[in-house]
Amino acid sequence: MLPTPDDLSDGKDAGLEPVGEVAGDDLERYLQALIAGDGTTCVHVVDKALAAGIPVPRVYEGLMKPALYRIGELWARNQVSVACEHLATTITEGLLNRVYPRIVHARRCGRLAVLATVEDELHQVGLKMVGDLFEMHGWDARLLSAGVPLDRLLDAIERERPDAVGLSFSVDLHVDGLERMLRGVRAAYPELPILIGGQSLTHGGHERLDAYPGVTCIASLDDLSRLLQSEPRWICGPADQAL
Ligand code: B12
Repeated sequence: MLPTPDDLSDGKDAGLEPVGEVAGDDLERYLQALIAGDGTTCVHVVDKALAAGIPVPRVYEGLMKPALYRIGELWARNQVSVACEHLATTITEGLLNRVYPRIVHARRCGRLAVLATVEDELHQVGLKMVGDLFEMHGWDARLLSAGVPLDRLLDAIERERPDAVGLSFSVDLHVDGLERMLRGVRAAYPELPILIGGQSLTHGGHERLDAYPGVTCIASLDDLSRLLQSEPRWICGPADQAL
């Protein structure tokens, strides 16, 4: 049986404004379409959810993310091909681009986040969602391409002078690269807040990250939203309509 949003989306009770959720049968329809490579149906399901007033972050957390997680499980069990996984990613990235105009008009407050994946890390969909969420909260977000090495990240920080850096970490084996990046950024910028997210954090073993000052681990868009709305140094003025 396919999972429902309740099974799969974490942080459902985010304490945000009253929100809608994607219905279980829409998630099922979306997932089957994603597996079949049927982008048109995926577009319809997303458009329907947005037309029903479901906020963009809920569409990300309650539809796009659980469907990709499910594809990952099926891929790990050899029940879908690598090609299917690639196509599912391409469709999802297309949908993110389609949704983006809804959020791009959000008010800006002059704060900036530089976002990157950990060295050698190619998973970038979650980070794109994170960039969108920052923008919805009035920040500007600069997304570096996936897998940038430390020196390129440091160049970007030097150029952009961000208020925060976000790193995405999906594959457990990339933990050494993550620590290298933390050491490098910390050495050059002792005060710069660093956020780390990505599903490897949910697999334990990240206690070693506690050794790095000024680093906050965030599990989901709901947690990030809470941070951006509740802690004074992260708040960037009133949240906008897409939330
Ligand atoms: C698509 C995909 C790929 C694509 C990625 C393409 C792309 N453009 O991104 C490709 C084909 C490249 C790929 C490759 C590999 N993959 Co892959 N992949 C996936 C898959 C199916 C979906 C990933 C995804 O987009 N998820 C949806 C997003 C929205 O979720 P998310 O990343 O968790 O992000 C959310 C949160 O974590 C958080 N977040 C994420 N980043 C950040 C950052 C910050 C700052 C914050 C605050 C929050 C935050 O916000 C997001 C929204 O909630 C996953 C399955 C899965 N469970 O995700 C496997 C998966 C991640 N891959 C896996 C593996 C093993 C690999 C490979 C090693 C396979 C191989 N043998 O080659 C390679 C590694 C490549 C590399 N060097 O990185 C494993 C990882 C296992 C592990 N624990 O280490 C998974 C879990 C599949 C599985 N079930 O085993 N993969």
